[in-house]
Amino acid sequence: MTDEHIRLRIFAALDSFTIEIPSWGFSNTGTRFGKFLQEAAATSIEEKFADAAEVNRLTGITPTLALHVLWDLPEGLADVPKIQALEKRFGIRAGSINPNLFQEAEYKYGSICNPSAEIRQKAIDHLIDSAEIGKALNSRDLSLWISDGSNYPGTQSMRRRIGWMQEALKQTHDALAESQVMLVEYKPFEPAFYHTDIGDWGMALELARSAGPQAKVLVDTGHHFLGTNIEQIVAWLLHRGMLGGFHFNDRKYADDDLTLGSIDPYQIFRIFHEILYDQHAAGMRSTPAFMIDQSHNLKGKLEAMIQTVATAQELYAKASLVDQQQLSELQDACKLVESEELFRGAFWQDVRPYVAEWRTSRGLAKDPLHALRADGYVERITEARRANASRAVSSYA
Ligand code: RM4
Ligand code: MN
Ligand code: MN
Repeated sequence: MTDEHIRLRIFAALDSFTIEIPSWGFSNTGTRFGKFLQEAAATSIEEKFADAAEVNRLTGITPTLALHVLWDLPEGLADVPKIQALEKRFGIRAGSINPNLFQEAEYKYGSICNPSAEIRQKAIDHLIDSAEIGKALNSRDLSLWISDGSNYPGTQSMRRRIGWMQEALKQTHDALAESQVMLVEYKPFEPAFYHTDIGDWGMALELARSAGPQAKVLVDTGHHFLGTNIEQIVAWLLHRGMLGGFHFNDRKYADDDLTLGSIDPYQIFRIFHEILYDQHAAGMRSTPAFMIDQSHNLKGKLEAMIQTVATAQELYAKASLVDQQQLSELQDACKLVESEELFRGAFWQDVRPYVAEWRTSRGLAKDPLHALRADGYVERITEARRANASRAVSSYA
């Protein structure tokens, strides 16, 4: 590929690449052992919007902010006008709406899978309220992560819980507007350690199917057992038209929520490749939601977010360099080494100069991380927020 050819491909790919950032990535979080509070962490929804606006100003590709209902709209629908005012003030739109069914004391034995009909109803009401918030904010994705599960064999009926969950998801789906999409996330363990009611993509797929046509599966890259072939799951979901979106992050062991590509950048490249293959094969763009779900206990919040956004962009640019047509021909001719070299060749291409050029040509900072440091934003917010830094930790993402 000539230099010009590479540039054209990368520019075309980047022109349509955006990624959603999570409000909880800016607030103080921690491990179950300790919380190391950061003076610059956001402790209010205003501050989260301000931080998101700074990331978008520097990268140009993060126009939306994912919201967690309990943390960001504690008053539910009544908080919508406040969010709308923040959208205007900061030029950032509300992104996916994330109901929260994992924190309140009643949910100790589950939310929509709780044996108590009363508690299940409370959880369903929260899901439906969250759908209403999505409607009011014109947000497409209602993103469900159900933490329900049990810790010891024999203590809960996995079968009855399937039925309760189907019922709850169906009711939530029925409450959606036509423009809304319901995303069903899965996770093998944690907080439950014996069984999780939505433990893998097969369960999520079945549940999405039985809920209705607007339900799709959400893949969080940290929610798999080690060794799982995540890109194959992505390929299957694309094949069935059931891939709703991603929560991107990286991990070494489990749901570590590390910055993207810090451990295994090739993994993310392989996932992007499947998405680009789908676009090539289907002759159209599939539109799974690209979202970040990370939390950083030690790294500065803004720096970590910008690192992830820039890494996602670089890996997407690399994946765009795979010549899909040529690769398909090599694969069908079983030219193993040639196929592999073509694939790996794209991964090993240093795309950073092209990405930097793309940014400059679009009036953005050439190196957003460097620009963040030069700009003094972090120093300013550290100073301004210092007094609040010791406020209670609101989230444990
Ligand atoms: C979960 C899951 C959800 C996220 C919460 C905070 O492990 O990844 O998507 O909202 O954490
Ligand atoms: Mn997630
Ligand atoms: Mn997670």
